[in-house]
Amino acid sequence: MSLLNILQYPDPRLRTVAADVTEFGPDLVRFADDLLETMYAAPGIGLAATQVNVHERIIAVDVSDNADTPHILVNPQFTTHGELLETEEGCLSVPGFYEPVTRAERITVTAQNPMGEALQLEAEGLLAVCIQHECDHLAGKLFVDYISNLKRNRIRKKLERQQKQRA
Ligand code: QAP
Ligand code: CO
Repeated sequence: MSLLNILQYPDPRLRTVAADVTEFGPDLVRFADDLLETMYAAPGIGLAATQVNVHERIIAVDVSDNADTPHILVNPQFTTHGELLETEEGCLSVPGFYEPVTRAERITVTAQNPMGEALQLEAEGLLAVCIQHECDHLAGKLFVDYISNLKRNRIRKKLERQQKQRA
């Protein structure tokens, strides 16, 4: 297993729209394990392939307290239900910043596992929010796209300054 490098906002590669996965099997199982390991090491509750510069539709999520309930979703699709829920969201690609985002409280997800088997998942609360956030990454979208231009520009400038200092 290996840790993958996580792209940071405003890296333009985070705007790439991911392609559907068509090749399943051991290589994809290995990549999914690396994605999950990278997420746990961060530590985070969700990570999309886009964030590690792999532009295929794969996400990892685990919102459990003990980090023992991983979900790997390949080619995820969801329908929304129920009420809206406002959650303070963060993102491993936008480190140090958290802002409230409103999303559906319940979703029904269909996806495949890394071996290509179909799966369905009913999710609510933080799990539902996290899956929606990660699916946004696969479409090149970030949670900062939902906040004011003023706040987003402040975050962008702070992260750009940090990244230049490190370089
Ligand atoms: C997405 O995000 C999410 O700023 C997953 O310094 C987050 O795992 C969906 C993290 C919250 C819903 C609610 C962020 C770690 C982790 C940071 C994450 C940081 C260190 C974010
Ligand atoms: Co994110």
